[in-house]
Amino acid sequence: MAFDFSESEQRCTFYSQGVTSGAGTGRQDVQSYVWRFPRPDGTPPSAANYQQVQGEYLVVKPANSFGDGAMTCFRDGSILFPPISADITAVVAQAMVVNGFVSIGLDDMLEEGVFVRSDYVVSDAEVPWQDDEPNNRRGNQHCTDLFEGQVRDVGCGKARPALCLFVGKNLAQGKPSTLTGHSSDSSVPSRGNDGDTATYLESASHSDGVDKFVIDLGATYQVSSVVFVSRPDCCEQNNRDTSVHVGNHPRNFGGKNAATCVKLEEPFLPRGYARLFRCEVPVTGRYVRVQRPASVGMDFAELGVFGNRLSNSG
Ligand SMILES: [Ca+2]
Ligand SMILES: [Ca+2]
Repeated sequence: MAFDFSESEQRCTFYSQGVTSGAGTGRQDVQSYVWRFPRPDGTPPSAANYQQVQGEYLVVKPANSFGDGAMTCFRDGSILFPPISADITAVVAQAMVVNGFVSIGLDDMLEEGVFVRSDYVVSDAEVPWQDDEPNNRRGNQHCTDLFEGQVRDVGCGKARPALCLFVGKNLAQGKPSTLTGHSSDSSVPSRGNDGDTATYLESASHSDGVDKFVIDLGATYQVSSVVFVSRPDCCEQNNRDTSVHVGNHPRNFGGKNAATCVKLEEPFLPRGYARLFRCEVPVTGRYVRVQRPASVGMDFAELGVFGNRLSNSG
């Protein structure tokens, strides 16, 4: 599924498991090629009546708040719609938001004035802000909505329907998972991938060492993105210093057994929210591992995994 071509070594390496040594290593003499699927496996739940707009599946769902909207989307395999460009946002607004307003995937909850999309891209001038927005009115507007085709910063607590963008089938949900490195017996690994945003993976032992949460996807997949869901009650400051690896061995993620999907050093998730993180390059394997220093500890509600089943690899 992946190739490295090295001119200096006069070598071509084929990785049947899709792990590329060149990708992401910064080595300029290695050129890596990874097959990219057009979209992750899965179709939206049929009962949810998603509509296709420019090849993407979208739906508006009732929600109690911005965070609740993100959780509601997550349960379908979706994220709050990220305003990728002014053009796309205009088309989506016309198709999906006939009356009123909807929450979209853009917030400045982590740092005032720095708007980050639900796919963890810092937004730029592409956001079609309404005149005089964002204005952070009363110093308390850290979420956004789409109203009459334009974007406003708004309070996060108000009940507002959510505009969900389907990502794919959550490959992690309900699969066997383990948590090691922690000293707390009370932590139940399955709570981190049971699909329930009200149950939490907890390993707040604050000891030395490394906490490792591993999900067995049960087959080999090319993983293209993950979604982290944070707890609504606490601990968002612990969502940092986190790396996600994908590999072919349940415990050994060293060497060529595994590759990095993402490394997230700075705090990456506010309280009670769901955000998508794309792998730097798509990475292949059966096991997904979240690693974090035990001094920080695991404290999140869900890890969702998205990608494509590889039918002919073992
Ligand atoms: Ca704000
Ligand atoms: Ca859970």
